[in-house]
Amino acid sequence: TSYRTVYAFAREMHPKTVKHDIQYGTAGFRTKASNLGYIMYRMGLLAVLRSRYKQGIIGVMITASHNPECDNGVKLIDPHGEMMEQSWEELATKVANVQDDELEQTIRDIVQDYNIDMSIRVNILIGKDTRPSSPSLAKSVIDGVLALSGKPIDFGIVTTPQMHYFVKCRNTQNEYGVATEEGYYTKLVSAFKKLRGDKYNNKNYENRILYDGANGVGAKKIKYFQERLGECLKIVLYNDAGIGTGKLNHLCGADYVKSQQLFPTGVPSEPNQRCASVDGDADRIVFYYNDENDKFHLLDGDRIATLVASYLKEIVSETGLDLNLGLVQTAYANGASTDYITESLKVPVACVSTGVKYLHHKALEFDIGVYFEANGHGTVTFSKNAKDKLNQAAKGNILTESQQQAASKLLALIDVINETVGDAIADLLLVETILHAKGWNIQDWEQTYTDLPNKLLKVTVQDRNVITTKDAERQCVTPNGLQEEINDLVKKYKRGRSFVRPSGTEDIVRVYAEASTKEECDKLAAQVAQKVY
Ligand code: NG1
Ligand code: ZN
Repeated sequence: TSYRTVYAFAREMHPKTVKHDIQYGTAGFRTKASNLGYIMYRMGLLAVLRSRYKQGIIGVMITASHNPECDNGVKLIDPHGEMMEQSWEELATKVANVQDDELEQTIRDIVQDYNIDMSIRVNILIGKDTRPSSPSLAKSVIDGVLALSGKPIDFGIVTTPQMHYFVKCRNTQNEYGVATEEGYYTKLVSAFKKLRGDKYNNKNYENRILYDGANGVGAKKIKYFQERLGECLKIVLYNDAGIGTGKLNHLCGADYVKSQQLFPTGVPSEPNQRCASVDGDADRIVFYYNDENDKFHLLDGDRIATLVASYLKEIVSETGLDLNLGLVQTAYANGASTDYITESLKVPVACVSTGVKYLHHKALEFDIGVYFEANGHGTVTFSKNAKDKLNQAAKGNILTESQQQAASKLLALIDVINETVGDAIADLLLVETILHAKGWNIQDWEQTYTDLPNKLLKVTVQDRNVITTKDAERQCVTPNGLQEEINDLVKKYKRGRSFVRPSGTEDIVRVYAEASTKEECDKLAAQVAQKVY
């Protein structure tokens, strides 16, 4: 490896253009696309180091998810298909922020500190969303990979969860699935069709859904599913504007629908019709409908989590197997959902800090771990123990016939799930499968419990990091006295709950509040926000 190339490429093609430091946060690096060229180059370098260190294939995904079209970003994917390990996030930040002439030495230091064998041949998989800036940024990543003699493999335009899937497949010799787009569609669609059988509708369930593609990659990729699903599930696509029209995530998509609590533009309002919106890289999904009075009803990540957990609990008990099932949420989960899970479903709930990596990590502690953020990002993980037991049960004669069938059903269900990360399209197929099995329409699903009114506010402060938290972000440690003030306010409200924390993706503090009525909840949120200023 010629370390010389590292500096030469940096100086000549990818000079550092931003003076202030930028940080590898919960979602990797994310900022204006025009500021990202050198960051991409450097992440290409880092991917090669990480790959040699882990002796496995690493993925690089270029996307800014639900952000506006002019933004972009990058995140690294570890060999198991999970987000890059936290300890390397600091390295990423370091590599991104040193001066051009310090870059070569920084790389040498990492190689030495981590004892990396630089002669190992490595493959780096690169994927990107539909942003107009993505192709040129992908080229910068490729330059970084080449500078350290890695082999870049370009997957073109793909969803974030597709990228996680490819990385996992490649690192497990295709045991998880075939590492191509075709392999991905085939795995999901054949499992879905197997579960649906030839009865496409069931009781209140109708096999038609309106789908908001957010004018992004989720719109492009759903077409491959439409082709393969045919009449089995009628997905009607909206918001599929071309690349570079400026419409990506604009007044539509999962983030807009969830945070504005509004029906998206571009989707026709048909009374009581089930609809879904995905975000700009298709790793999040929310469901919703307008009723006959045109009132909007949202079914977010908490709803998906409870639906999935209740169904999994049912099937696991049908198998008669001893598998522990748990659900992981963050403090943003609606209190009513937590009560429902604990009291009605009797499934244990864990609460962790915001950020998919924390949820995912916690979920792995269970045989079957369901995790969702309220914003619609989530999936289910299955332990090796669970898979082994199910495979045994499905083929052996140890169980009764109905138990054996339940085990086969659960195995097929595992194949509609993208276990590596939240996957909007896989989650859509999972939700449709469960609604079909239960014979439910979206109102039946909604009736399981009533959400508490809730409010999320952004507060701009001088330094958001003066706020530190504990207890999965539900309690403030600093500034002194703030938590007591919040407690005093919360006490005054029926079913009141509120917490504040610095955002990991924006330069703001988030205030969350819920209470028994909308008026009270808005008031509580405003009062807590006042204390933060
Ligand atoms: P921050 O900005 O740290 O609150 C937001 C979301 C997270 C997660 C990340 C990554 C909320 C309240 N927060 O994090 O759930 O999705 O972005 O994109 O929705
Ligand atoms: Zn996303």
